Amino acid sequence: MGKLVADIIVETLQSAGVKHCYGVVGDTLNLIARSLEKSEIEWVSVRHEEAGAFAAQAEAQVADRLTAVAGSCGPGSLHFINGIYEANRNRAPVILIASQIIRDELGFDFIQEVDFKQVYRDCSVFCDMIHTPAQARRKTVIACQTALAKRGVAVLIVPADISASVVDDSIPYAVHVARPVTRPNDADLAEIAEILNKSENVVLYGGSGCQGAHQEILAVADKLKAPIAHTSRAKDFLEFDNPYNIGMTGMLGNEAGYHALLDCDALLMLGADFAWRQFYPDKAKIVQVDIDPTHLGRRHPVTKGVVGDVKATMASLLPLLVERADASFRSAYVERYAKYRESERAKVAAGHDGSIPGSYLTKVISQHAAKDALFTADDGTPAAWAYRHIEMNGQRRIFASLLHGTMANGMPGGIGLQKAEPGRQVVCMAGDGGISMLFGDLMTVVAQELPIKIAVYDNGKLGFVEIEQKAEGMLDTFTKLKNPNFAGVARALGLWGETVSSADQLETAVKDWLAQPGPALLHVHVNPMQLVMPPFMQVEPAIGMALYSARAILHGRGGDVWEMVRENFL
Ligand SMILES: Cc1ncc(C[n+]2csc(CCOP(=O)(O)OP(=O)(O)O)c2C)c(N)n1
Ligand SMILES: [Mg+2]
Repeated sequence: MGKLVADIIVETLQSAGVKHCYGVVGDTLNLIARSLEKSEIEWVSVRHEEAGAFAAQAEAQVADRLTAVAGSCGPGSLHFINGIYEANRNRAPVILIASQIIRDELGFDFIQEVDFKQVYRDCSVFCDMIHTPAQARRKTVIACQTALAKRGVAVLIVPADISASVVDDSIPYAVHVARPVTRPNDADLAEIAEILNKSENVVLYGGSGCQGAHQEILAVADKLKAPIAHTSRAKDFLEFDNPYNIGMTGMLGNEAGYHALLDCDALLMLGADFAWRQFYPDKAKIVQVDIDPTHLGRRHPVTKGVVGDVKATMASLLPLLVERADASFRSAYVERYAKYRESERAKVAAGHDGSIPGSYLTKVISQHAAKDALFTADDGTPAAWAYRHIEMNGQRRIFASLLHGTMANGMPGGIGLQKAEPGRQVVCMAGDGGISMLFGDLMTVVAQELPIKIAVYDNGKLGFVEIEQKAEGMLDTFTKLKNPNFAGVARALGLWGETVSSADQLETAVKDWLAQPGPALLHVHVNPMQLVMPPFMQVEPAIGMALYSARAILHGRGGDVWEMVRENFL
């Protein structure tokens, strides 16, 4: 029996588990839009396609299901690009239906013609066109299956004349999703056990691959008397209920995590693909466990690299490990971490003259947010504060752009989280730069009646970049932002909006904001001089700051230097 290709595509998406499709409609997408309207998939109209892609990838991650975006030909489907990079890097199963001009015109520079295959090849696990109506179901199936199996973005290019075709659809191609349990073979496990058993001081270093493996990892750490450090992406999975936790290394980390990695004799890396090579130990033996074989030893040479799920691999390794008695190495680092936390806790407070440091705002949000809140944080200082000051408990999650490092991911990501989890509190930590980049999609928040809570960290600048510039000894260049009253703008758009500028009003304002039944934006004037301090003071940034200070004073801006020193060092 003949069937419309647009219907075949939508039916296949639905059978692959898609619940929402984010996008903006347009001519070449119209037939697919009509099929979507008849289906159980909910269409979510966004104002900018990039916001739709950010939302879809957040939904795909939190719900662990395929999520769709769809656009018109040319600029419509092009606009998704940055969010598609974000999705693919986050291993989020997303499918982009990129509608295309009709096949007869392809290759002649027709109006709105864009070669999506070229554009999306580098940020997808699947990127192909439906060439004939007859292959519509088979190609949609393989696109969905690849996104789910390889965990990333599938881009399906659909010319308008193909969606409009009617075709015989009797062959039952269907999406198969396999979830095998993978672990290294016995010989490899024995080799790993030997390395670890023979090493004196072992550190575990967990990445995002540790999701769901809390118990097994703690059992290994218990037997080896090893402290556990983690990447920022693993904070959700390893920080809670973990007496061996020593936090993160890297620029957002702390000195305990940082030094433990450099001082250990053996490092057991679990589902961690941490990119910064200078934070890896040079002398220690490194054992790396990762589900992706291409990750083994790609950042730093390793002694032994194996492929496996962290949970299954740790469960198989545990019986081969020799129980240790001496926990002094671990205790030393656990204590160092506790001291760091204590001193941080004391430092994270209202600023001089009642100003509000971003770190303090984050601490107050963490204290008052729901136990199972979902947080998003914009790239820039909001992400840095989120990873340092949001307390995790095994139920909360943080979504930030840690691999792609894009601005403006926060609020649109919140849209996807709230669509996926309507009953949970969603809190978006936005920069003043970040929120304004995709500002229009505050209207989507209102139109969709999503009760997300947005805090705008208004420091009047592209703060993180300014810190980088200062560390290089530069004066701030092109970083200033002339902002509106974000609360007033929010109210004009239909959200609840309030501004807070002094620390003594912050707690009440945060409680009020979080208690709102609908979408709410809290505009906070945060201290513009606060720095994000690394876990150590390297020589270069210290010299950079000194140079910046000298230059600023020479330019008659000694007041700025004094304020920076007072807010960060005194
Ligand atoms: C799309 C994009 N453009 C530029 C950058 C470079 N960048 C990184 S952080 C940042 C500043 C962000 O400013 P804001 O959102 O106000 O946050 P702040 O650091 O001031 O808290 C910029 C420009 C980026 N990461 N992504
Ligand atoms: Mg800013």
